[in-house]
Amino acid sequence: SSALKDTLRELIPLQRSRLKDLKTNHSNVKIDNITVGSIIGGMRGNQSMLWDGTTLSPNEGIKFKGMTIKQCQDSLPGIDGIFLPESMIWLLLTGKIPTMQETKSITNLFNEILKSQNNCLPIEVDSIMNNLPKDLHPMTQLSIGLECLSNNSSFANLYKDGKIGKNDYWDSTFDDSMVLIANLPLLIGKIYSNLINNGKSLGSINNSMDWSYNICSMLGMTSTKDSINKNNLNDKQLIDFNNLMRLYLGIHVDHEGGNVSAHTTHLVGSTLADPFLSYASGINGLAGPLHGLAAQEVVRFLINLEKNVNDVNDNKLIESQIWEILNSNKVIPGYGHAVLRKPDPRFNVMLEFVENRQQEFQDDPHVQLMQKLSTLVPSILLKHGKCNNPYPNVDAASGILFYHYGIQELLFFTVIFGCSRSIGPLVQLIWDRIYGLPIERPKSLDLKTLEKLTTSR
Ligand code: NMX
Ligand code: MLT
Repeated sequence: SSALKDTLRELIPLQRSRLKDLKTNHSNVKIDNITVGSIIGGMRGNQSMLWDGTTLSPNEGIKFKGMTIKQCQDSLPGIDGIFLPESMIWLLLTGKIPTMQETKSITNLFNEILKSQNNCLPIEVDSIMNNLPKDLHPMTQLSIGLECLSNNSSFANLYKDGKIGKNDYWDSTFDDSMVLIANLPLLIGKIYSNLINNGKSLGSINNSMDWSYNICSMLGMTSTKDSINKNNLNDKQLIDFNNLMRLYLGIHVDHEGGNVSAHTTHLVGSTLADPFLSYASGINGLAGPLHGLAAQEVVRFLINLEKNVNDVNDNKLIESQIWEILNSNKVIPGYGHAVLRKPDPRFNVMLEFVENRQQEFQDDPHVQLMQKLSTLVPSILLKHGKCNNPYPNVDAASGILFYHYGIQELLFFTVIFGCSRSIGPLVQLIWDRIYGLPIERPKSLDLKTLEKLTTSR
């Protein structure tokens, strides 16, 4: 058992009884009207999922258990003023702000899991990852790696052997989820070394360090002897990169339940697929260019733009390049959102990271273009008149910051996103099983029926 699991266990009776009350006494209360527009429009706006960790407001953006990013920065334990993703796990799972000691207990839990594996991926997973084509899409590699990890799923094994009943499903789902998150530094390191180092390791796990540090270490990007790559960065830059990673991993964890990666994990999980298979499905959704892959598209866009624009202050030329994209019926990556109607606060936090390090970024034309675009694109998109939200989203800045520090394999950015996003959907999966939610199965209608329903009303 762990401090986190013990705390969670105490919360279960009350939460279960709250759900039972809703189910028994309020099941017929109407919450929303489903329109034809939402059925043929990607279910936009339908209020139809239970999701406890985060909520999303169109104007204020993400809240983690009711707390803004700023409030999280002010109250969650961290390093150098940046909260640790481990503290976010505690917050999302229990609704309580952890102490530093509680936060460290999660770091320790991950390190205990890694130690029990000799700081290596399970042998069959390692062997499969070693034999993948080295240029296989990194998100495909991540998905395969996660699926292979399911070989050791406690939940799947206990279920298969008939050793658990419904009330206990959450317990091994918790264990599997922690194993999955703990293994991500190893998996991400393997994928990156496949991409740039012919599969040879770029760093090692340090069992006394936090999860984000170990992710950086496995990318070869720490100032210590744990890493060998370092991209010719000095110690300050490497420490900054570690902090960027902590920040990035902390704020990408969740975005309420309806985004594709979260919703997919929840949907597949509702079949009682194990957490590895469930989250691998979410990862496949994150790999789409309208979702997490947009981070890569943004960097590609910035690199091309920089080639055509000599002067970052040449607004006219930049604007004409943006119009060219729009006129060829393509989207401007990193802009727009299905729910948000203001700049994404996660984007603002990334921007602040840059603004607090003027010296570091002042000579980087890509970062400057990224900043410039955030002032030019919204009014152009408004003039274009199509999209409901012209502002920068979460992907508008992050990739180019990784690029700045030498992580320049564009396809890889979404893998880092996939590390962070594991947290919100897996926390919810544990709660789904605490609540005993049923298999998800909405009703579909054919076009003819939709037409009939519209004429009869
Ligand atoms: N550039 C150009 N056109 C856009 C953009 C954009 N950035 N965003 C939306 N539109 C268009 C959209 O394609 C649609 O056109 P049509 O009517 O021809 O189908 C129209 O505006 C209305 O779309 P919205 O209702 O504003 O957006 P929707 O909710 O359908 O989609 C996104 C949301 C995020 C998929 C969309 O804004 C987009 O494609 N953005 C660019 C890709 C991107 O940055 N995705 C990352 C999202 C964050 N993440 O990590 O998941
Ligand atoms: C996310 O973080 O998942 C994106 O902002 C997309 C979304 O919320 O739909």
